[in-house]
Amino acid sequence: MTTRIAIIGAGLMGADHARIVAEDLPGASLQLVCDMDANRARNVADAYGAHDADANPSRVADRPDVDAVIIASPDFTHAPLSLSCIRAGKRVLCEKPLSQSSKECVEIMQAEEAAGAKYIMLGFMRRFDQSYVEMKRALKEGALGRPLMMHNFHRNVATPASDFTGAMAITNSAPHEFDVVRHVLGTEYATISAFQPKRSDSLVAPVYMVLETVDGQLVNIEINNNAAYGYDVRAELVGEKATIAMNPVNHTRVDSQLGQSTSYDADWRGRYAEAYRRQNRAFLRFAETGAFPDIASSSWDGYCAAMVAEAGVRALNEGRKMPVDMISKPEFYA
Ligand code: ISE
Repeated sequence: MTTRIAIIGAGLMGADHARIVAEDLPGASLQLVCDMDANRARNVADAYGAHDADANPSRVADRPDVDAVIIASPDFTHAPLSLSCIRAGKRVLCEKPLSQSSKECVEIMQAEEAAGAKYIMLGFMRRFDQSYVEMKRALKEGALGRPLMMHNFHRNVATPASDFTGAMAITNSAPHEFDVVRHVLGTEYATISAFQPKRSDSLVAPVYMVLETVDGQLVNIEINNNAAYGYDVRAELVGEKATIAMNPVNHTRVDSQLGQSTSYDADWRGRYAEAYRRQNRAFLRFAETGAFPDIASSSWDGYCAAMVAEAGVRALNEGRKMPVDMISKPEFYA
């Protein structure tokens, strides 16, 4: 049986999901592409052979010809659309963040619990990236000894909008690190501090965060959304016995004029192509069976990322270390 998937949002990520569903997801078909901009929906639908296109996102969850939904519309629509899918009993792959408000994340958790099943898988695709998979495995197998620190660098060429702020670096870009680091370490955060150096121009400066975990580890995260030179993510996990670091992902290098060079992608889609594929395959299995994939992020993980981001924004605005005060993990997500 084929799972008919609808995609809400036909921007950069929506189009990428449409491509994966149409070309790389055996067992799924691209049923619908929906975007408030009818032309954009139609263009992506045509590019990947979707059965239909629509301009009204609020109609998608209840369509009888849709079995599962991928939400890739603007951040503020994620929570209401997720809730409508839970009500309609449809499984969702929701792009991060689940919501920028931890309160809304709680509402989603409550809706899942009331429905008696998990419906939302969150698009924190880095959990499926081979580098982080190997870090988690090395830690589990004892190769590193006790983990002490994790260093993280996350650089984009330029901000997506000219009014992008340091706070947005924390709520929009950093959640990837917030999530994948707590996933790799298997712990939660206790505190967060956030700083910004001064740039010589009016562009938003990098945000540098230091987090303490409840198990006494230190995590630093640099988010530089105006790095200029390329899309670049690095990470190193330092243990008492050994360290494990992510290698740059390059398929080729150029040797020329007494030198050697490799190149950077302009954005994340190439770097994480395999992670997106694995993630979407896991989502398809989830939609088919209802069994939530162990490795994936749930609504609880979305809540945790939102809580850390909220504390991070306060730490940046107030210039001091903030506690990360989370509710206890509901039994339902244990
Ligand atoms: C962006 O917001 C994303 O969501 C991408 O997944 C990430 O890789 C990128 O660096 C972020 O800025």
